[in-house]
Amino acid sequence: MGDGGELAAEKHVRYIVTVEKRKDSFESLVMEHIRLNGAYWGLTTLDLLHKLRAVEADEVIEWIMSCYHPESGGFGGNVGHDAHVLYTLSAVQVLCLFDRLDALDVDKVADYIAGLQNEDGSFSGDIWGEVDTRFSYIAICTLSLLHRLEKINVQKAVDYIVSCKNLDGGFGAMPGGESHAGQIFCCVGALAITGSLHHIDRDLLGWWLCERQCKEGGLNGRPEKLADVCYSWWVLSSLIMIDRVHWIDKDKLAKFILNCQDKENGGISDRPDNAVDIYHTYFGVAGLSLMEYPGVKPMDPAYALPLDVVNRIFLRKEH
Ligand code: GRG
Ligand code: ZN
Repeated sequence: MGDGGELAAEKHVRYIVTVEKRKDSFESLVMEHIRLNGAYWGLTTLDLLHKLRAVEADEVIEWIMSCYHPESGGFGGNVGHDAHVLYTLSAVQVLCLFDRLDALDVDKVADYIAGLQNEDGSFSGDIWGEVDTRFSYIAICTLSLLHRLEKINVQKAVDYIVSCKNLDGGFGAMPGGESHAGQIFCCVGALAITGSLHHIDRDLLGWWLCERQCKEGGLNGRPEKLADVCYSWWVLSSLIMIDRVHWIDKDKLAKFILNCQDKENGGISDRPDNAVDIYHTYFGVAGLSLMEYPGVKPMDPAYALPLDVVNRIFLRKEH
């Protein structure tokens, strides 16, 4: 494995700004249906690197709002695509980055999310009904950012998440589902936002999470799997929320991430020598942010937004 050196921040900014313009590229084609998530990954990375101004805010907001469905109150992944909570959170997060929540009919969007809560406290992702703890996190995170948590039954939402806790201390996608770092982030994040972290055995879960660090320094998502840059976010953010991040070897993890950079053309891949993509570029930079890497803004581990953005939302009086 080579030496990744320092973070090639300028190269990554250029990669993110130009990936949007390469509409005919293979990556753009396969990303087509998740454009709104891609916008969140790219724009958050730019903001973490102090370069949000590299894009035209009004153009971004106009495109985001063209993915909005006024009848339902949700957002689709692209213009003309069906509404889903996955894209609705991304839309709200991007509007937060630009301090433009005023572009929304906040109650309409909040009612869309609240309408997807089921009798047992769980959430469906859209009108088709798939249930997953990812959607519990998304609902709670979105409603909290909109100051509208009171529109759901928070106690039932928390009880449902707790019912997805396993004997190893982790969480799955549904009751009895295998523990996976991505689902753990969702459940811990939702419990953190609702002030319910007392439901977690911090030492037990912290142990499971820190065991995700592999020999080469990177983190995997569950036992016996390969290390992957995106778990730098899912695992580290969870460890920070339960106050056990010092159980990870940060230097080795930072080196693993830096080793996954394309230092020539920008971007970060899932593991060394693989092709870069915008998703792993975001998670690599976000992981470095959680490790207080110089020149990268600090990030909030629960809301997955830069800390200054989250502070602006919650320290402001009028809403
Ligand atoms: C705002 C950051 C943020 C997230 C929104 C969508 C969502 C909420 C969370 C997704 C959580 C999740 C389940 C992440 C895992 C994604 C992933 C890399 C899945 C791959 O799983 P496998 O089993 O691959 O295919 P492994 O790595 O286990 O081999
Ligand atoms: Zn990955």
